[in-house]
Amino acid sequence: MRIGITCHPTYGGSGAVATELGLKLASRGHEVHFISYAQPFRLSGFRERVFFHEVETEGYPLFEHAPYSLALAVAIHETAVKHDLDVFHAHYAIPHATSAWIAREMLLPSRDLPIVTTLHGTDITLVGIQPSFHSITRFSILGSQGLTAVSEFLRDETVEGFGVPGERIKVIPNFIDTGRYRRDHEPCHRSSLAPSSEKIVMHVSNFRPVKRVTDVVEVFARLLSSVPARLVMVGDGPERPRALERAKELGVEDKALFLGKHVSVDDLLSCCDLFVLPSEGESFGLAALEAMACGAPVVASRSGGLPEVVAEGESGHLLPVGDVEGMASAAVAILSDEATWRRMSGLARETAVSCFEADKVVPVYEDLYREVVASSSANPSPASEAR
Ligand code: GMT
Repeated sequence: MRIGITCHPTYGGSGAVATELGLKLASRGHEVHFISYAQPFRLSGFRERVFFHEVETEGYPLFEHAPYSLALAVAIHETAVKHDLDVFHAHYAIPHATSAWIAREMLLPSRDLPIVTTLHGTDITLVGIQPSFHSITRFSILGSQGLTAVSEFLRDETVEGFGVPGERIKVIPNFIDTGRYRRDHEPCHRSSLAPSSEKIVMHVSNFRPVKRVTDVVEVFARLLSSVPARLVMVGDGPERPRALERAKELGVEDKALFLGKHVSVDDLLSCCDLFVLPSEGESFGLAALEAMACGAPVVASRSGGLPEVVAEGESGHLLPVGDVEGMASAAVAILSDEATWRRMSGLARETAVSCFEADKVVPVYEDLYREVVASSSANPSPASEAR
């Protein structure tokens, strides 16, 4: 198939999933066209059958903000015509599902371009739900021929918040290449991150308020009194200064490394002993899955879709949002007993392999593409009939 994909190119789970999916699809023989205003952060180097189309937005003194959504619609339309796309996959509803809907309307009735939209999380739970976006988000996702959500939790939120019929949404979880994300990764940076006597506690995110990164520091400061450890914070975003400040206030800044943004985190996670994700809400928690594939138990908040990823008492522990004391005790329980750590590390890896391996999940997307392509050629769209 010839597949178009759009996603936010900046650091974030939806862009990571969209890119990894596109690369896997290309390696399975499909032709993949990424369309965005910048190259997605995980898309680098030459790959056979993978193309990137940069969206050009012309500025004009009248515009305070150039209308990107329209320029994206034009780029999707152009790419669909030029490369004869069979299907288009919009990752993160806003504004991608809307731009894809416009592009499809521009193509009809001479040709159809079925759209699959994947809901990732904040497009529904934080942004799409706002009054200024709610109706267009609902309209655009209902206008997609295929609709997926990354967890049962997110499907329920979409049904409840947007009145989308549950049977229209297929749950397809985030996935992981367990060949790349593994514990015995080479090179391993353990010795440059911490002395061998210290456990490595890690957090990876875009440091947005929803991640509660200061809670990571709170948890770390508390566990430090029982376990010699080093905190490795990977990523950057608006909450980084506050997290740094808190580390200073708690007197743990010498034990905390803030590494900033990293394109690939597999080599860092491969030496992580414990992953901490205390988010306010998390539709799935891709970073937790990446850590689990690397054999790192997870201490996280019992929020959103995280219980669908981390099994309580098996691959980690889930505590109420903000319960930094509970999270610290859970972390100490895991890190201070070698047998417990080994058991949980093994179960974390096993869950990643048995439930979320890319080779099991990517074919589910392929089936959905085939389904929407088949039904779009079988049933001409009502819009095209109306013309
Ligand atoms: O806010 C973020 O964490 C980034 C966001 C995104 O869309 O880039 O991540 C969301 O999508 C990921 C991939 O599907 C999920 O694993 C994350 O849980 C989800 N984030 C939230 O729901 C906060």
